Amino acid sequence: MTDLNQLERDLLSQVDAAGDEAALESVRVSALGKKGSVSELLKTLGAMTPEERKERGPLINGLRDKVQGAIAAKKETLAEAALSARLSAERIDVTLPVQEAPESRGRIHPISQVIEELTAIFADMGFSVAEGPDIETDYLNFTALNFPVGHPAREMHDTFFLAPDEKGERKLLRTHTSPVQVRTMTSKAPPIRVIIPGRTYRHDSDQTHTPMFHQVEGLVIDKQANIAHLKWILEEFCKAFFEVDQVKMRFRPSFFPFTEPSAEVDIQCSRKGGEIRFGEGTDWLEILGCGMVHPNVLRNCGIDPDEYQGFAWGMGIDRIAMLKYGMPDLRPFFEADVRWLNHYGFRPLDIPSLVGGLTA
Ligand code: 2NL
Repeated sequence: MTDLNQLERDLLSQVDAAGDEAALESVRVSALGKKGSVSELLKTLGAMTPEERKERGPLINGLRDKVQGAIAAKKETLAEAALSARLSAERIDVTLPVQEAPESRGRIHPISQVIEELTAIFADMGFSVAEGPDIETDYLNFTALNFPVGHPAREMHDTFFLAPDEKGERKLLRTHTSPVQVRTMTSKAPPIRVIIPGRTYRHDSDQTHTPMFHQVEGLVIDKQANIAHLKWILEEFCKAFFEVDQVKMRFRPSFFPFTEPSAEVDIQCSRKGGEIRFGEGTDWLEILGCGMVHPNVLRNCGIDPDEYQGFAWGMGIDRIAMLKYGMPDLRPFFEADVRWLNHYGFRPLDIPSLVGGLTA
């Protein structure tokens, strides 16, 4: 007959000696598993006489309970030891800078952000956005827009011309976004309300000019569209874009081949302390050109100037981006320097909206 006391001493010392949870588990299996030493003893109870069982039953069950209790206690001790070992091995340096997630580390270029802002503002006033190709015909870039033959803007100096094609036609890089307005007027029936942001090209490069730059133009064609509407739209635009409650504007007579009358628009600002602020001050800053669409342009686009009239405006996106976000130099816009982008760029989810605020 098995010596229960001996078995108990053996098992308890094995439990005590187990150094980790795996060793403890193998002790448990060897004692209490299906074929374990204690389980085998329990199985012998069935074949005993009632008297034997009365005597051995409590002893064997007592052994099982003791071994079970010892294993449970040891398990807890081992778990505590494992936890405190992990806690002393793992360290977090809470003084390290927070790492941004990869998807939030990218930056939106200020030009893209400003185009989104313009779109949000004009979409709110019922405008849609139109786009067109960078390579244009001489007709759409100049002739349709009432540029007389021999006009200085057509000269090689300003315009990038492509080599003549097989038909002898000399295409060019558009010098303004206006050809898209011509395309819009010839393909859609009035009333028209569009803005056209996009790349434009001129043979010009110095501190304030790059050969590629960005322009946004707006166009409204309707039976009654007039200068009062134009002034209201531009004023609402300036207030929304520069995020001020009021802005003073000055319309100076000017000349463009495609508008009559034409004006250049200044907004009042203060330049105290080297910082430009709108809605206050005594200085003036030119921000755009505008006018009533010339009847010749309407006619060239198949619109009867006796039935419809309209107004248009154009401004440099790079320039208004620099003004709004205090960027002193134009050239880094196109240098793809990630340090500059990290400083002046926008977070991908800072999407401009009039509801959420243009600039978060
Ligand atoms: C400026 C001035 C301007 C327009 C652009 C336009 C387009 C068509 C017809 C009439 Cl199709 N006008 N655009 C009108 C006035 C001024 O731009 O200083 N831009 C940077």
